Amino acid sequence: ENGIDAWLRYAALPCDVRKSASVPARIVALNGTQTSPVYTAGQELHKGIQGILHKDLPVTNTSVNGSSITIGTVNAFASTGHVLPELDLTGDGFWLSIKNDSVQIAGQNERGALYGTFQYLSMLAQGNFTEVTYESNPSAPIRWVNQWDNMDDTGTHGSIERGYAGPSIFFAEGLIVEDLTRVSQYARLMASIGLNGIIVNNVNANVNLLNSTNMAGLGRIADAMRPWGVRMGISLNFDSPRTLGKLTTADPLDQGVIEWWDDIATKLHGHVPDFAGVLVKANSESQPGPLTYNRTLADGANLFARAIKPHGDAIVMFRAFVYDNTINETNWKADRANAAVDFFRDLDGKFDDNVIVQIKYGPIDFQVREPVSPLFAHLEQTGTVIELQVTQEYLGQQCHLVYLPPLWKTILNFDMKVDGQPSLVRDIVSGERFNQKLAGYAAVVNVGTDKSWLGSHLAMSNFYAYGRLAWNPTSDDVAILEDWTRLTFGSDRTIIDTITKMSMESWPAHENYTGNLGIQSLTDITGPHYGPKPQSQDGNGWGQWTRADAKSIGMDRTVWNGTGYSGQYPPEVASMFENIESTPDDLLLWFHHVPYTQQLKSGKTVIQHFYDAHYDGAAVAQTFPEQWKAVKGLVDAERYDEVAFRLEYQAGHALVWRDAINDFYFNMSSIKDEQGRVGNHPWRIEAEDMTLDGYTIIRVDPFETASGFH
Ligand code: BDP
Repeated sequence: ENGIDAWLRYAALPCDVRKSASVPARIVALNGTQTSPVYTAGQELHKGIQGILHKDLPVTNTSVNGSSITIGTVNAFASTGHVLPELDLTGDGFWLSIKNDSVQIAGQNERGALYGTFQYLSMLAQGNFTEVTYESNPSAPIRWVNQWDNMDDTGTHGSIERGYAGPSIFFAEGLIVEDLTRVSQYARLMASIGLNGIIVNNVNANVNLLNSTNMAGLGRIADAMRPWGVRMGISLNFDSPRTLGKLTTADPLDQGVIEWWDDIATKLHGHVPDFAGVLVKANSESQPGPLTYNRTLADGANLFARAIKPHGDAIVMFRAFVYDNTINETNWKADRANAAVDFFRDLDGKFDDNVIVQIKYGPIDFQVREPVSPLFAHLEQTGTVIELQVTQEYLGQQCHLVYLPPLWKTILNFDMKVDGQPSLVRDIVSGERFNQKLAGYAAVVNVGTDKSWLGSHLAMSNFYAYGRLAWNPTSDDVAILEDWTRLTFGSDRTIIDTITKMSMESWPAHENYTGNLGIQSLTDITGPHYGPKPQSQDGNGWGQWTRADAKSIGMDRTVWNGTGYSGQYPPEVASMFENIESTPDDLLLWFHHVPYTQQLKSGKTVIQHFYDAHYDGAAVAQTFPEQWKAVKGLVDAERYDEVAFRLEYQAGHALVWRDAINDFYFNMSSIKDEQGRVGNHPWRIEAEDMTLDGYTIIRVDPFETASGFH
């Protein structure tokens, strides 16, 4: 197996289970239009039951009496005389009733009916034939994927920013690809976990997406995804009126600019009548934006909001990831973490009602651990979506197993205590806490043409879990993982236990060997964000600073003595982070600058904790290849070998991480490891000790990452 069907393999259940299983005699999908999600649901159910149970059920589009699985919207049920109980469904919600020889799947809309069908299929595929009756509503209306796919109009082939699974499934050589088979397969995966929208191009957007050929191409993408209930949107480049439209300005208040965008919106709507919306990265990392024209970020967002307003319910997703990547570390008070709140705090209430602000989960950038972005506490009159990352940009780029839901849950379950009231982040992004109509989730996924979608079979649990958590953020991360494992690799208990154990150990281990105590991912910040490079954290314009020197380490972000960042939280949370005593150890160096000899709550010093944690984390990674061996012969050889290869690599790379970071801070602090391990690696096999073919020697920086440490 190559992974192309991900968790939708519909593998046959064992013969005895198949024989005793009973399902109704036919499928009734109450919509015969081939592009409708209800029609799709009927076809998918047919395919699934054929695979899982080897039964070939007839599919019809008209209601019948007797044994059947009926799929439709609540309205379609009503108009065909089916009596449903009183339901309390919200947008995209569904009702699922499995009783004897009658299964009823009723969606609040067509999409909901499709989601209910996937839910039923997921039960069947896991050999679960229990009778159930329940309704299920998504936590939030917006559950999107962001792809950072480039147009590549210079002849390169579909590159993806921070994508690790081959070229784009959408673009090549400046155009939208002809064959969109993978695009509809992608939409199928998204629909199966309740995701309803996608932005297809990089936030660092190429204006050529708006030329007439590509606008037509966007129409084709939307057509390919529509049967799966997935709506398409695009990222926009703020300067398009100048660069593409040849106007002299892109000033959002200029009449010519306004008309230019109105025209674009009309054309887009012509090609994509159910256009989902636009994503805008402005005035960040050299991208153009309204601040360039002395206008506010709200002026910029509202420009697009007004252009799309006449054409349906599309939205503007405006990114809060606004900061100046040329800030200078010589200014002691400068702190990139402050940027989002500084830029957006005073704009609350100034956005049009079809604008939503997209906020990365932490104030910096998808680090292995960050405190929650304080901006979630400031936008009470503006809808917000949380931005997560499935693509493991800073977390081993899918070469390392890191199961992310435990990280996401520390964020979603965090209580901001706005106005002294319970204010969990998950209740803010569901729209509930501040009573917002528009709210939800977006994750950078970055699948590519590789058959495994993400380049790693195990990384797909993160994609699956993202959809499940966006639907219900209170779902249990182990239960989600077990469902995914059964669907992806089968129900054998050894497989489930092995994958669960490794996955649940993986994020803590990764944090331990890459950057603990809240110091961030000590990776190559100015380069590919891969591998250890602790010294690149300081002295760069990107503001991911550790401020480490010979005696002490950490960013002082307190109000009384530091950059003032901790003061951006509501008072109760602010005072927790303001004081060393009440700051949790795992965020200590995020908020405070302390001597290496500072004692943690555990009683260890900071530096000894560093040493020990790097050893502990790497030791856990060493067990992964061994643990995986338990499933040999229980999963197919192709996927077994591919996973084994990556785990073996991770085990080795974790040692590189361990020794590079430990030796780097040992050299900097001159404080010895109490256990005498650091700087002394008798068991390492260095490249110098091997006979190697086809390698050349290069100098690496810091030298602590090199073989033989020189
Ligand atoms: C960072 C990535 C960069 C993105 C940027 C963003 O390194 O490639 O363009 O975020 O989110 O994580 O805009």
